[in-house]
Amino acid sequence: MFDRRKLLGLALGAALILPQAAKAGDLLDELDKDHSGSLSLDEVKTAAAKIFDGLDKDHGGSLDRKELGKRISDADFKAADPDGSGNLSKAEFVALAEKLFHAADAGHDGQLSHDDLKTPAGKALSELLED
Ligand SMILES: [Ca+2]
Ligand SMILES: [Ca+2]
Ligand SMILES: [Ca+2]
Repeated sequence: MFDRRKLLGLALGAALILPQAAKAGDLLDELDKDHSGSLSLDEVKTAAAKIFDGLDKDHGGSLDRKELGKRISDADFKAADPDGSGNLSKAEFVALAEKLFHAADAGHDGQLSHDDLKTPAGKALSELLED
């Protein structure tokens, strides 16, 4: 026989977990390691370095256009590749994340809020750093 209380507990547990899972797509909640409610440049750069390592499957130290896929627009790719090598080095990739960070940081308080992430640059940054 089922223990009704246990079932109720499970249902409540699921109800508590689900909203969190639904929010997991938000870059801010994902990367806000110090739970300040906003993203610092450090948090964004750390995340960018991690994403780069994850994407760089052959550990060649660079990402080509294909490896980056839809994370990045053609215009941003070109701008992020000043040496025109057709690849982004880790430094170029992190620099792009930093550039988008500053472009998205309305009010220039050095922190990205939920609203900052809704700007075009904020959206581009979200796509770049998506898991
Ligand atoms: Ca934070
Ligand atoms: Ca390059
Ligand atoms: Ca801001």
